[in-house]
Amino acid sequence: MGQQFGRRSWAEPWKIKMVEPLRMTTKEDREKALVEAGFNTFLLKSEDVYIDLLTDSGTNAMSDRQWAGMMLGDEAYAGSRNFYNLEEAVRKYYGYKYLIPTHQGRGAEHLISQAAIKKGQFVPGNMYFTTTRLHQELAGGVFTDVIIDEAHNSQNPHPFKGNVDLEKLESLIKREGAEKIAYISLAGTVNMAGGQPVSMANVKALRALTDRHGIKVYLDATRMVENAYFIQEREEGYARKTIAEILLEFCSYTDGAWMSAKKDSLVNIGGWLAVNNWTLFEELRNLVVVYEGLHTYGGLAGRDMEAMAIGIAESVADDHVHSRIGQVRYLGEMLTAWNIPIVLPVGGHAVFLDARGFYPHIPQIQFPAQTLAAELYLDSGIRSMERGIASAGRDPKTGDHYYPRLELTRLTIPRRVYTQAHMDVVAESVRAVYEAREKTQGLKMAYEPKYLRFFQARFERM
Ligand code: P61
Repeated sequence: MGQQFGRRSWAEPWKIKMVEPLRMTTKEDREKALVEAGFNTFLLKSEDVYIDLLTDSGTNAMSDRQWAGMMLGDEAYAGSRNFYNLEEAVRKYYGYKYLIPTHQGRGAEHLISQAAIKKGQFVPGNMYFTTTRLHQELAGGVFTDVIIDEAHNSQNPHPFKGNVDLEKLESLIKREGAEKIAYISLAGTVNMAGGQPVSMANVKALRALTDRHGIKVYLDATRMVENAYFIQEREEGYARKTIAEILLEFCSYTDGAWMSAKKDSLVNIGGWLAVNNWTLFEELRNLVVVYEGLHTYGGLAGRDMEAMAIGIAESVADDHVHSRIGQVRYLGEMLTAWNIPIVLPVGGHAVFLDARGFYPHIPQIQFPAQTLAAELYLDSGIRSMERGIASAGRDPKTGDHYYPRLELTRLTIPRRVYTQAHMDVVAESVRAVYEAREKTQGLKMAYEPKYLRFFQARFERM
């Protein structure tokens, strides 16, 4: 256990050695930039952003050890030393036998979906994630949401809102038959629900249920380290276990995992797929050479794999996770104290503003969460991300918009990047936008791309 264990303070277990200057902008600069970006924060230039809370993906600060590791890159086409270091780190901390590196998470999602889904099969999961569901659909699968109902309610205080509803899952299995289920798509700290964790009891029960039916469980381990922190904090019997022990136990109830290492593992690029079954591994190892690169680099440079191997070990340090989640919670608690509507409990990687609570007068089809992201940027140059109707996309069968119950704007905190004072600036800007809420009007979509529309869509003021 680290030095800060059991203390209120979440002070960072590191100090700053290098800084990157930020550019300040005027309101006129921001109005111009926002119109040019079609009111979509994904289309803003990073130069025009002051505090960038678009995502915690690939935006983390690497440590001096990781940068030193970059110099040890073995840039061989095949059999790079760094691949074996990465394989060892994944085995040690996640416990899976066979590893395939990929350029990032969606590369791994593509491979597992192609290898493990037959056309027409169902893929039950604890809430959709944009890229995950798309790859499942492109492989012919039908994603089915089996998360507990509490997850769809931003104000429900359930400590494990990421849990699978085992009754929903069982009735799907009964109705369709086990052979129609490709696998369970289980995510640690469910991103679209607000970074909400899954309990150890739930994954154990899920394992028992799926064993009875011969169904595999594959884990989206992208933010599983953060999930382990919530188990340590909230679940009986885990308070004295380390994050590393909890992570390993949780993964032991699953058959394999895919990973966007750009989050928990503290790197700017990278991912992997790991499984325990040799036959499936052989299939995946064959597929990776078609889409990513040879099975000992998977689209990455040797140096990237080295930084990832070191990042994995750093990511499970108790003091690190305590400080990381402490910072997110600090921002969340400030907003809650000011009665600003956010998703509760505050999750692992972000504070999610409840756009329905900001703008009850803006109908969902006028993109309240997109509007809120635009207003925040205008106010202070803070960049956030829409996680509502624009992100949810359309039903591939009917072509209609999905209307998610959660209409959220995500303030995502990169790891080891911003200070407590930055969080204060963010909170103050959110408050200013909240105070101006009644005057705010919605948006209409002016351009809609076919896949993952939220990334490149353009909007106009109503
Ligand atoms: C994010 F707006 N997440 O949260 P890749 N699983 C999970 C993720 O969070 C995830 C991936 C798989 C991002 C980047 C991003 O709709 C969006 O390495 C739980 O990004 O390929 C990525 O991993 C995919 C932003 C992705 C989005 C999709 O900011």
